[in-house]
Amino acid sequence: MLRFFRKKPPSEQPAKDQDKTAMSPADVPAAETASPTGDIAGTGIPVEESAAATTQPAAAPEVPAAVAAQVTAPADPTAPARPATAGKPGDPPAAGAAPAAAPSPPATDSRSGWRNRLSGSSLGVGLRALFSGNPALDENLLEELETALITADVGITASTELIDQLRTQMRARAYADSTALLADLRQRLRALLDPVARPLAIDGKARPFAILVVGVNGVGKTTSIGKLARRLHGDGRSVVLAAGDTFRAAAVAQLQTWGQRLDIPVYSQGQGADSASVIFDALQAARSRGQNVLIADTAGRLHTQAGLMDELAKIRRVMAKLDPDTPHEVLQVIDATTGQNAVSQVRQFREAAGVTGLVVTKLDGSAKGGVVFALAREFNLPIRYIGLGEGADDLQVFDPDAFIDGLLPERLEG
Ligand SMILES: Nc1nc2c(ncn2[C@@H]2O[C@H](COP(=O)(O)OP(=O)(O)OP(=O)(O)O)[C@@H](O)[C@H]2O)c(=O)[nH]1
Ligand SMILES: [Mg+2]
Repeated sequence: MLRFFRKKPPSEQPAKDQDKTAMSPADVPAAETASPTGDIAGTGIPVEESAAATTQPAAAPEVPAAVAAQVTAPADPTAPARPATAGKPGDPPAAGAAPAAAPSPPATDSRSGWRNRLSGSSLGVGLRALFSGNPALDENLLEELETALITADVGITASTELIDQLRTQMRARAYADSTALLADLRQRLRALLDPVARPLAIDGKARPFAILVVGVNGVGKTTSIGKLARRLHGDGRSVVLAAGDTFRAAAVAQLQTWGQRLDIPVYSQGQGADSASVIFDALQAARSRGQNVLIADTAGRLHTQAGLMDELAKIRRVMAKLDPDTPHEVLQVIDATTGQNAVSQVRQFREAAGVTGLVVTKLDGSAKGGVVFALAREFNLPIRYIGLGEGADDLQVFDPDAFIDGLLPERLEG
Protein backbone atom coordinates (compact mmCIF):
# COMPACT_ATOMS: atom_id res chain seq x y z
CA MET A 1 0.00 0.00 0.00
CA LEU A 2 1.21 3.48 -0.70
CA ARG A 3 1.85 5.85 2.10
CA PHE A 4 1.27 9.53 1.74
CA PHE A 5 2.98 12.21 3.67
CA ARG A 6 2.04 15.81 3.97
CA LYS A 7 4.81 18.32 3.85
CA LYS A 8 4.29 21.25 6.16
CA PRO A 9 5.05 24.72 4.90
CA PRO A 10 8.73 25.54 5.41
CA SER A 11 7.82 27.98 8.15
CA GLU A 12 6.33 25.15 10.21
CA GLN A 13 8.88 22.46 9.80
CA PRO A 14 12.52 21.82 9.39
CA ALA A 15 13.36 19.61 6.41
CA LYS A 16 13.44 16.35 8.37
CA ASP A 17 10.50 16.96 10.68
CA GLN A 18 7.54 15.71 8.73
CA ASP A 19 3.95 15.19 9.65
CA LYS A 20 3.27 11.60 8.64
CA THR A 21 -0.50 11.86 8.53
CA ALA A 22 -2.24 9.60 6.03
CA MET A 23 -4.03 11.65 3.44
CA SER A 24 -5.73 11.58 0.09
CA PRO A 25 -4.18 13.01 -3.07
CA ALA A 26 -6.79 15.70 -2.98
CA ASP A 27 -5.00 16.95 0.07
CA VAL A 28 -1.95 17.59 -2.07
CA PRO A 29 0.38 14.75 -1.23
CA ALA A 30 3.91 15.77 -0.52
CA ALA A 31 7.32 14.24 -0.68
CA GLU A 32 8.84 12.02 1.87
CA THR A 33 12.18 13.62 1.71
CA ALA A 34 15.48 11.89 1.76
CA SER A 35 18.72 13.65 2.26
CA PRO A 36 19.16 15.73 -0.83
CA THR A 37 22.26 15.02 -2.76
CA GLY A 38 23.72 17.04 -5.57
CA ASP A 39 21.61 18.52 -8.28
CA ILE A 40 19.24 17.30 -10.95
CA ALA A 41 21.16 15.82 -13.79
CA GLY A 42 24.00 18.23 -13.24
CA THR A 43 21.75 21.20 -13.81
CA GLY A 44 22.62 23.15 -10.75
CA ILE A 45 19.05 22.80 -9.50
CA PRO A 46 19.41 21.52 -5.95
CA VAL A 47 17.41 18.36 -5.40
CA GLU A 48 15.74 19.71 -2.29
CA GLU A 49 14.46 22.72 -4.17
CA SER A 50 12.37 20.69 -6.57
CA ALA A 51 11.74 17.28 -5.13
CA ALA A 52 13.74 14.92 -3.03
CA ALA A 53 14.83 11.59 -4.38
CA THR A 54 14.56 8.64 -2.09
CA THR A 55 17.03 5.82 -2.40
CA GLN A 56 14.82 3.05 -1.30
CA PRO A 57 15.44 -0.05 -3.35
CA ALA A 58 12.43 -2.31 -3.26
CA ALA A 59 12.25 -6.02 -3.73
CA ALA A 60 11.22 -7.02 -7.21
CA PRO A 61 8.29 -9.38 -6.98
CA GLU A 62 6.48 -10.33 -10.18
CA VAL A 63 3.41 -8.67 -8.74
CA PRO A 64 4.86 -6.28 -6.25
CA ALA A 65 3.91 -6.64 -2.64
CA ALA A 66 3.15 -3.61 -0.57
CA VAL A 67 6.14 -1.35 -0.64
CA ALA A 68 6.78 1.99 0.88
CA ALA A 69 6.42 4.46 -1.92
CA GLN A 70 6.61 8.14 -2.27
CA VAL A 71 4.15 10.53 -3.78
CA THR A 72 5.79 13.79 -4.52
CA ALA A 73 3.73 16.79 -3.78
CA PRO A 74 2.46 19.16 -6.32
CA ALA A 75 4.25 22.48 -6.06
CA ASP A 76 4.38 24.01 -2.66
CA PRO A 77 2.72 27.35 -3.20
CA THR A 78 4.86 28.88 -0.48
CA ALA A 79 8.07 27.86 -2.19
CA PRO A 80 9.91 30.50 -4.17
CA ALA A 81 9.79 30.07 -7.92
CA ARG A 82 12.98 28.69 -9.40
CA PRO A 83 14.85 31.33 -11.35
CA ALA A 84 14.25 30.93 -15.07
CA THR A 85 17.95 30.56 -15.65
CA ALA A 86 18.25 27.52 -13.41
CA GLY A 87 16.66 24.93 -15.66
CA LYS A 88 18.35 22.50 -17.94
CA PRO A 89 16.90 21.76 -21.30
CA GLY A 90 13.96 19.52 -20.76
CA ASP A 91 13.03 20.88 -17.39
CA PRO A 92 9.69 22.57 -17.09
CA PRO A 93 9.67 26.30 -16.62
CA ALA A 94 9.46 27.72 -13.16
CA ALA A 95 6.01 28.95 -12.32
CA GLY A 96 5.40 32.30 -13.86
CA ALA A 97 8.73 32.34 -15.61
CA ALA A 98 9.63 31.85 -19.22
CA PRO A 99 11.06 28.41 -20.00
CA ALA A 100 14.76 28.70 -19.33
CA ALA A 101 15.82 26.62 -22.26
CA ALA A 102 13.23 27.75 -24.75
CA PRO A 103 13.59 31.44 -25.36
CA SER A 104 11.68 31.19 -28.62
CA PRO A 105 7.90 31.38 -28.49
CA PRO A 106 6.04 28.09 -28.12
CA ALA A 107 5.19 26.19 -31.27
CA THR A 108 1.54 26.97 -31.33
CA ASP A 109 -0.99 24.92 -33.20
CA SER A 110 -0.92 27.57 -35.93
CA ARG A 111 0.74 26.90 -39.26
CA SER A 112 3.24 29.70 -38.70
CA GLY A 113 4.36 28.06 -35.45
CA TRP A 114 5.09 24.81 -37.24
CA ARG A 115 6.78 26.64 -40.09
CA ASN A 116 9.03 28.56 -37.70
CA ARG A 117 10.20 25.37 -36.08
CA LEU A 118 10.47 23.14 -39.13
CA SER A 119 11.88 25.49 -41.73
CA GLY A 120 15.47 24.75 -40.68
CA SER A 121 15.01 21.05 -41.36
CA SER A 122 17.47 19.72 -43.88
CA LEU A 123 14.68 18.33 -46.06
CA GLY A 124 13.17 21.78 -46.55
CA VAL A 125 16.58 23.40 -46.89
CA GLY A 126 17.76 20.78 -49.42
CA LEU A 127 14.66 21.03 -51.58
CA ARG A 128 14.69 24.80 -51.44
CA ALA A 129 18.26 24.78 -52.74
CA LEU A 130 17.33 22.32 -55.47
CA PHE A 131 14.26 24.13 -56.76
CA SER A 132 15.31 27.74 -56.26
CA GLY A 133 16.76 28.09 -59.78
CA ASN A 134 13.64 26.65 -61.47
CA PRO A 135 15.61 23.62 -62.71
CA ALA A 136 14.90 21.77 -65.93
CA LEU A 137 12.58 18.78 -65.76
CA ASP A 138 15.01 15.97 -66.45
CA GLU A 139 16.61 12.83 -65.05
CA ASN A 140 19.28 14.92 -63.38
CA LEU A 141 16.65 16.70 -61.28
CA LEU A 142 15.18 13.36 -60.23
CA GLU A 143 18.58 12.07 -59.18
CA GLU A 144 19.32 15.15 -57.13
CA LEU A 145 15.87 14.95 -55.59
CA GLU A 146 16.44 11.33 -54.64
CA THR A 147 19.73 12.25 -52.98
CA ALA A 148 18.03 15.09 -51.07
CA LEU A 149 15.33 12.73 -49.79
CA ILE A 150 17.78 10.03 -48.75
CA THR A 151 20.07 12.56 -47.09
CA ALA A 152 17.10 13.88 -45.12
CA ASP A 153 16.41 10.38 -43.75
CA VAL A 154 13.29 9.63 -45.77
CA GLY A 155 14.88 6.21 -46.27
CA ILE A 156 16.09 4.46 -49.38
CA THR A 157 12.96 2.43 -50.06
CA ALA A 158 10.53 5.30 -49.60
CA SER A 159 12.76 7.69 -51.56
CA THR A 160 13.17 5.28 -54.46
CA GLU A 161 9.43 4.62 -54.58
CA LEU A 162 8.65 8.33 -54.62
CA ILE A 163 11.19 9.07 -57.35
CA ASP A 164 9.89 6.19 -59.48
CA GLN A 165 6.37 7.61 -59.22
CA LEU A 166 7.59 11.09 -60.17
CA ARG A 167 9.57 9.65 -63.09
CA THR A 168 6.48 7.91 -64.44
CA GLN A 169 4.52 11.14 -64.24
CA MET A 170 7.34 13.15 -65.77
CA ARG A 171 7.62 10.79 -68.72
CA ALA A 172 3.86 11.00 -69.20
CA ARG A 173 4.37 14.77 -69.43
CA ALA A 174 2.15 15.37 -66.41
CA TYR A 175 4.24 18.34 -65.19
CA ALA A 176 4.43 21.71 -66.90
CA ASP A 177 7.56 22.63 -64.95
CA SER A 178 9.62 21.75 -61.89
CA THR A 179 7.20 23.63 -59.63
CA ALA A 180 4.44 21.24 -60.70
CA LEU A 181 6.70 18.31 -59.92
CA LEU A 182 7.40 19.73 -56.48
CA ALA A 183 3.68 20.17 -55.85
CA ASP A 184 3.13 16.52 -56.76
CA LEU A 185 5.97 15.45 -54.45
CA ARG A 186 4.33 17.42 -51.66
CA GLN A 187 1.07 15.59 -52.21
CA ARG A 188 2.73 12.21 -52.29
CA LEU A 189 4.64 12.93 -49.09
CA ARG A 190 1.39 14.07 -47.52
CA ALA A 191 -0.31 10.83 -48.58
CA LEU A 192 2.41 8.81 -46.83
CA LEU A 193 1.43 10.48 -43.57
CA ASP A 194 -2.34 10.04 -43.80
CA PRO A 195 -2.45 6.51 -42.39
CA VAL A 196 -0.39 7.46 -39.33
CA ALA A 197 -2.22 10.66 -38.46
CA ARG A 198 -4.30 9.08 -35.72
CA PRO A 199 -4.26 11.25 -32.60
CA LEU A 200 -4.26 9.68 -29.18
CA ALA A 201 -7.83 9.35 -27.91
CA ILE A 202 -8.00 9.23 -24.13
CA ASP A 203 -10.82 6.93 -23.09
CA GLY A 204 -12.63 8.86 -20.40
CA LYS A 205 -14.11 5.66 -18.98
CA ALA A 206 -10.69 4.23 -18.19
CA ARG A 207 -9.67 5.35 -14.75
CA PRO A 208 -6.87 5.80 -15.19
CA PHE A 209 -6.06 5.75 -18.88
CA ALA A 210 -2.56 4.31 -18.49
CA ILE A 211 0.21 5.46 -20.81
CA LEU A 212 3.59 3.75 -20.73
CA VAL A 213 6.41 5.79 -22.26
CA VAL A 214 9.39 3.91 -23.68
CA GLY A 215 12.45 4.57 -25.82
CA VAL A 216 16.22 4.57 -25.75
CA ASN A 217 18.05 6.97 -23.50
CA GLY A 218 18.15 10.67 -24.25
CA VAL A 219 15.37 10.69 -26.86
CA GLY A 220 13.14 12.95 -24.78
CA LYS A 221 10.90 10.56 -22.84
CA THR A 222 10.78 12.45 -19.57
CA THR A 223 10.50 15.84 -21.26
CA SER A 224 7.67 14.58 -23.47
CA ILE A 225 5.90 13.15 -20.41
CA GLY A 226 6.09 16.56 -18.77
CA LYS A 227 4.75 18.27 -21.88
CA LEU A 228 2.00 15.68 -22.34
CA ALA A 229 1.01 15.90 -18.70
CA ARG A 230 0.77 19.63 -19.10
CA ARG A 231 -1.46 19.25 -22.15
CA LEU A 232 -3.80 16.72 -20.55
CA HIS A 233 -3.89 18.48 -17.20
CA GLY A 234 -4.61 21.72 -19.03
CA ASP A 235 -7.61 20.00 -20.63
CA GLY A 236 -9.02 19.46 -17.15
CA ARG A 237 -7.95 15.85 -16.56
CA SER A 238 -6.45 14.60 -13.33
CA VAL A 239 -2.99 13.36 -14.28
CA VAL A 240 -0.47 11.41 -12.22
CA LEU A 241 3.05 10.39 -13.12
CA ALA A 242 4.98 7.25 -12.22
CA ALA A 243 8.76 7.46 -11.97
CA GLY A 244 9.50 4.10 -13.56
CA ASP A 245 13.00 5.06 -14.63
CA THR A 246 14.69 3.89 -11.48
CA PHE A 247 18.08 3.45 -13.12
CA ARG A 248 19.31 6.93 -12.23
CA ALA A 249 18.39 9.05 -9.22
CA ALA A 250 18.37 12.11 -11.46
CA ALA A 251 15.65 10.54 -13.61
CA VAL A 252 13.29 10.36 -10.64
CA ALA A 253 14.15 13.89 -9.64
CA GLN A 254 13.60 15.17 -13.18
CA LEU A 255 10.07 13.78 -13.21
CA GLN A 256 9.39 15.09 -9.74
CA THR A 257 10.39 18.54 -10.90
CA TRP A 258 7.81 18.35 -13.68
CA GLY A 259 5.23 17.15 -11.16
CA GLN A 260 5.90 20.05 -8.86
CA ARG A 261 5.80 22.63 -11.58
CA LEU A 262 2.60 21.23 -13.07
CA ASP A 263 1.06 20.68 -9.67
CA ILE A 264 0.43 16.98 -10.16
CA PRO A 265 1.51 13.99 -8.04
CA VAL A 266 4.48 11.80 -8.94
CA TYR A 267 4.68 8.23 -7.63
CA SER A 268 8.20 7.03 -7.04
CA GLN A 269 10.33 4.76 -4.93
CA GLY A 270 13.69 6.20 -5.81
CA GLN A 271 16.72 4.93 -7.59
CA GLY A 272 17.27 1.19 -7.65
CA ALA A 273 13.63 0.31 -6.97
CA ASP A 274 11.92 -2.21 -9.18
CA SER A 275 10.39 -0.32 -12.06
CA ALA A 276 7.40 -2.65 -12.47
CA SER A 277 6.71 -2.31 -8.77
CA VAL A 278 6.67 1.50 -8.93
CA ILE A 279 4.32 1.52 -11.91
CA PHE A 280 2.08 -1.17 -10.42
CA ASP A 281 1.70 0.79 -7.21
CA ALA A 282 1.04 4.00 -9.09
CA LEU A 283 -1.60 2.28 -11.23
CA GLN A 284 -3.24 0.80 -8.18
CA ALA A 285 -3.31 4.14 -6.39
CA ALA A 286 -4.60 5.97 -9.46
CA ARG A 287 -7.34 3.35 -9.87
CA SER A 288 -8.49 3.57 -6.32
CA ARG A 289 -8.65 7.34 -6.59
CA GLY A 290 -10.37 7.36 -9.97
CA GLN A 291 -7.76 9.54 -11.60
CA ASN A 292 -8.04 10.15 -15.33
CA VAL A 293 -4.57 9.57 -16.68
CA LEU A 294 -1.43 7.83 -15.49
CA ILE A 295 1.77 8.42 -17.43
CA ALA A 296 4.68 6.14 -16.57
CA ASP A 297 8.31 6.93 -17.33
CA THR A 298 10.75 4.10 -17.99
CA ALA A 299 14.51 3.76 -18.27
CA GLY A 300 16.12 4.23 -21.67
CA ARG A 301 19.19 2.29 -20.73
CA LEU A 302 19.94 -0.51 -18.34
CA HIS A 303 23.11 -2.52 -17.99
CA THR A 304 22.15 -4.42 -21.12
CA GLN A 305 19.66 -3.85 -23.90
CA ALA A 306 18.21 -7.30 -23.27
CA GLY A 307 17.73 -6.33 -19.64
CA LEU A 308 15.80 -3.26 -20.73
CA MET A 309 13.52 -5.25 -23.01
CA ASP A 310 12.90 -7.78 -20.23
CA GLU A 311 12.05 -4.98 -17.86
CA LEU A 312 9.55 -3.45 -20.29
CA ALA A 313 7.92 -6.80 -20.87
CA LYS A 314 7.66 -7.32 -17.12
CA ILE A 315 6.12 -3.88 -16.61
CA ARG A 316 3.45 -4.77 -19.16
CA ARG A 317 2.76 -8.13 -17.52
CA VAL A 318 2.49 -6.61 -14.09
CA MET A 319 0.17 -3.82 -15.23
CA ALA A 320 -2.04 -6.31 -17.04
CA LYS A 321 -2.41 -8.39 -13.89
CA LEU A 322 -4.07 -5.42 -12.23
CA ASP A 323 -6.09 -4.45 -15.29
CA PRO A 324 -5.87 -6.50 -18.49
CA ASP A 325 -6.61 -3.41 -20.57
CA THR A 326 -3.49 -1.64 -19.37
CA PRO A 327 -1.34 -0.14 -20.58
CA HIS A 328 -3.89 1.48 -22.85
CA GLU A 329 -1.14 3.15 -24.82
CA VAL A 330 2.57 2.42 -25.15
CA LEU A 331 4.19 5.52 -26.56
CA GLN A 332 7.65 5.14 -28.00
CA VAL A 333 9.64 8.34 -28.13
CA ILE A 334 11.96 8.76 -31.11
CA ASP A 335 14.62 11.43 -31.52
CA ALA A 336 14.35 12.75 -35.09
CA THR A 337 18.03 13.62 -35.13
CA THR A 338 19.05 9.97 -34.91
CA GLY A 339 18.03 9.38 -38.51
CA GLN A 340 17.59 5.88 -39.83
CA ASN A 341 18.60 4.44 -36.47
CA ALA A 342 15.11 5.44 -35.38
CA VAL A 343 13.71 2.74 -37.64
CA SER A 344 15.68 -0.03 -35.94
CA GLN A 345 14.71 1.36 -32.53
CA VAL A 346 11.01 1.08 -33.36
CA ARG A 347 11.49 -2.41 -34.75
CA GLN A 348 13.08 -3.50 -31.50
CA PHE A 349 10.69 -1.82 -29.07
CA ARG A 350 7.54 -2.66 -31.03
CA GLU A 351 7.98 -6.33 -30.25
CA ALA A 352 9.23 -6.16 -26.68
CA ALA A 353 7.12 -3.30 -25.43
CA GLY A 354 4.03 -3.56 -27.66
CA VAL A 355 4.32 0.00 -28.93
CA THR A 356 0.97 1.49 -29.98
CA GLY A 357 2.00 5.03 -30.86
CA LEU A 358 5.01 7.24 -31.53
CA VAL A 359 6.22 10.62 -30.37
CA VAL A 360 8.89 12.11 -32.63
CA THR A 361 10.94 14.72 -30.80
CA LYS A 362 13.56 17.30 -31.71
CA LEU A 363 12.05 18.13 -35.08
CA ASP A 364 12.90 21.76 -34.42
CA GLY A 365 16.26 23.14 -35.41
CA SER A 366 18.20 21.26 -38.03
CA ALA A 367 16.54 17.85 -37.65
CA LYS A 368 16.22 16.04 -40.90
CA GLY A 369 12.51 15.50 -40.60
CA GLY A 370 12.51 12.83 -43.26
CA VAL A 371 12.52 10.13 -40.61
CA VAL A 372 8.82 10.79 -40.02
CA PHE A 373 8.12 9.52 -43.56
CA ALA A 374 10.40 6.54 -43.11
CA LEU A 375 8.61 5.58 -39.88
CA ALA A 376 5.19 6.09 -41.43
CA ARG A 377 5.98 3.89 -44.40
CA GLU A 378 7.76 1.18 -42.45
CA PHE A 379 5.48 0.65 -39.48
CA ASN A 380 2.11 2.30 -40.00
CA LEU A 381 2.15 3.08 -36.28
CA PRO A 382 0.21 6.21 -35.33
CA ILE A 383 2.39 9.27 -34.81
CA ARG A 384 0.60 10.81 -31.86
CA TYR A 385 2.73 13.85 -31.11
CA ILE A 386 5.81 15.65 -32.29
CA GLY A 387 8.29 17.63 -30.23
CA LEU A 388 9.14 21.02 -31.67
CA GLY A 389 11.31 22.41 -28.90
CA GLU A 390 12.41 22.10 -25.32
CA GLY A 391 9.72 24.30 -23.81
CA ALA A 392 6.78 22.94 -21.87
CA ASP A 393 4.35 23.88 -24.66
CA ASP A 394 6.37 22.45 -27.50
CA LEU A 395 4.54 19.16 -27.92
CA GLN A 396 2.02 19.17 -30.74
CA VAL A 397 -0.61 16.70 -31.85
CA PHE A 398 0.74 15.41 -35.15
CA ASP A 399 -0.94 17.25 -38.00
CA PRO A 400 0.27 16.07 -41.43
CA ASP A 401 -0.87 19.24 -43.22
CA ALA A 402 0.94 21.52 -40.81
CA PHE A 403 3.96 19.22 -40.91
CA ILE A 404 4.21 19.22 -44.71
CA ASP A 405 3.55 22.92 -44.82
CA GLY A 406 6.30 23.53 -42.26
CA LEU A 407 8.83 21.36 -44.06
CA LEU A 408 7.92 22.22 -47.62
CA PRO A 409 5.89 25.38 -47.99
CA GLU A 410 4.02 25.51 -51.29
CA ARG A 411 6.29 28.26 -52.49
CA LEU A 412 9.97 27.64 -51.83
CA GLU A 413 11.96 30.83 -51.82
CA GLY A 414 15.57 30.46 -52.87
N1 LIG B 1 15.22 20.68 -29.25
C1 LIG B 1 14.49 19.76 -28.60
N2 LIG B 1 15.01 19.15 -27.51
C2 LIG B 1 14.25 18.24 -26.87
C3 LIG B 1 12.95 17.89 -27.32
N3 LIG B 1 12.48 16.93 -26.48
C4 LIG B 1 13.44 16.69 -25.56
N4 LIG B 1 14.52 17.47 -25.79
C5 LIG B 1 15.78 17.51 -25.04
O1 LIG B 1 16.40 16.24 -25.09
C6 LIG B 1 17.17 16.03 -23.89
C7 LIG B 1 16.85 14.67 -23.31
O2 LIG B 1 15.53 14.70 -22.85
P1 LIG B 1 15.00 13.71 -21.72
O3 LIG B 1 13.54 13.97 -21.61
O4 LIG B 1 15.80 13.79 -20.48
O5 LIG B 1 15.26 12.31 -22.43
P2 LIG B 1 14.97 10.85 -21.85
O6 LIG B 1 14.55 10.02 -23.00
O7 LIG B 1 14.05 10.91 -20.70
O8 LIG B 1 16.44 10.42 -21.39
P3 LIG B 1 16.84 9.25 -20.35
O9 LIG B 1 16.04 9.46 -19.12
O10 LIG B 1 18.31 9.46 -20.16
O11 LIG B 1 16.55 7.95 -21.01
C8 LIG B 1 16.85 17.20 -22.98
O12 LIG B 1 17.88 18.12 -23.08
C9 LIG B 1 15.57 17.77 -23.57
O13 LIG B 1 15.41 19.15 -23.34
C10 LIG B 1 12.43 18.56 -28.49
O14 LIG B 1 11.33 18.31 -28.99
N5 LIG B 1 13.25 19.49 -29.08
MG1 LIG C 1 14.22 10.26 -18.77
